[in-house]
Amino acid sequence: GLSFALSDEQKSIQDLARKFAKEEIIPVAAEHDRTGAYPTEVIKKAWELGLVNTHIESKYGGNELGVLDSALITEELAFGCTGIQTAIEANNLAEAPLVVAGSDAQKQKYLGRMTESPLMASYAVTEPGSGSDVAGLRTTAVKKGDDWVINGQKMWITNSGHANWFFVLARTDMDASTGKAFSGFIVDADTPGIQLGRKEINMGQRASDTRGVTFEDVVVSNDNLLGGPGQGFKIAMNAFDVTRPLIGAAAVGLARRAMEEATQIGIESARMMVYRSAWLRDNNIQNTWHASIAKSLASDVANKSAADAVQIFGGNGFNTEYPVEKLMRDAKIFQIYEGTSQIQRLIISRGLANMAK
Ligand code: CO8
Ligand code: FAD
Repeated sequence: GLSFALSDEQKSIQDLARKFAKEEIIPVAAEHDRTGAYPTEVIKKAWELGLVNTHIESKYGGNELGVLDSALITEELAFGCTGIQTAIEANNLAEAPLVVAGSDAQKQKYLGRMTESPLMASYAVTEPGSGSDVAGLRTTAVKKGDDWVINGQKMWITNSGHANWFFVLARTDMDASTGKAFSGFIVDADTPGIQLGRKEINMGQRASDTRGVTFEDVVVSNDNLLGGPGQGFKIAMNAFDVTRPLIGAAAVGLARRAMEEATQIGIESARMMVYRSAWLRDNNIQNTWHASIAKSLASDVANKSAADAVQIFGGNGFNTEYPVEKLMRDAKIFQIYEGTSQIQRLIISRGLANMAK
């Protein structure tokens, strides 16, 4: 039956990540926040310890951890700095479409290389004119012989300045319904026609790298099409079922940090929703509804906790000499990326309507 006890293995993963956050992330977090420098060295060390790319199957060199195991790591890394943790986590997001829909050859080639050296990857779905409404995206991929030609513009792509490859969602059928109109591609970052924008200067999580990416006549082999033509939207959404619990876990980590810096505030309920949504996924039970609850609840808790921590510190809370103002700036993005809080509530309300049927 359901058990809330962590196994010895889970406890040791958690301890490892906790120690890593304390010794390697916290000492450099303020400096990365100040300069916006990408935390390459920290990521390399985390990679060496197996704290990056956690869900890659062992046959491709990975640790094959479940969503719940990954959530334990994420919470600890986020406790250290959610900017650095987001850079690490974006790899899991980029890899998720391959984990759920990649062929053996695709996984061998693209997931295998992530376990051989500390590379980064990006999930490129959002565009300047379409964020919440994924189905409104305008990037196209057109079949030409054995290849596809991609044209379009992506925006807010985490890790893109350092990515070795991208997961790209593009429209491949102008007439089909949403569930069949898009396809997902793995695109090598050095393919001609890819142009990176400047690193965006964001309010928080400043160690993370976010940019626009333009694709102009980018030729991709049919070998790099994920699933079949038209399956991309569902693959992209299915990836969120894995990663939204992890965003929730990151928000819990930030809330816990705020609590430890300032006061005792309730974060247990958010963590329970994270664990439940992760556990459902690990047990092959549909978790879309729970993942949205975990993500939105934990994001709200993180924002309230961080704001309360600033308040409790008074004037010092507003000053960069203390860590809580950074927590407040870092927390805001949890209510925006991987589906805004409004979009999570939309998914939750659709779930409720379905249950009432
Ligand atoms: N799994 C599988 N299939 C799904 C899922 C799912 N979870 N959800 C929907 N589908 C299917 C539906 O069943 C439907 O299938 P069919 O056509 O056969 O009936 C089809 O997909 C279309 O679904 P909808 O009708 O629900 O489509 P809508 O157009 O109404 O859109 C949403 C649904 C929920 C509004 C969707 O567009 C959405 O989730 N929007 C939010 C976008 C988002 O979250 N973007 C995040 C981008 S990535 C990001 O921000 C990264 C952050 C930083 C990374 C670093 C840390 C990890
Ligand atoms: P909009 O969709 O224009 O939303 C604006 C406002 O309208 C929001 O408050 C929203 O909740 C509300 N709204 C929109 N639609 C509805 C609705 N139907 N009902 C109620 N309210 C609604 N994307 C990627 O693909 N890959 C990444 O790696 C990535 N990383 C990111 C990193 C950062 C730092 C940021 C800022 C964004 C990142 N994103 C990434 C994009 C992110 O997922 C989008 O910003 C987010 O989904 C919101 O889309 P938008 O910015 O276009 O806002």
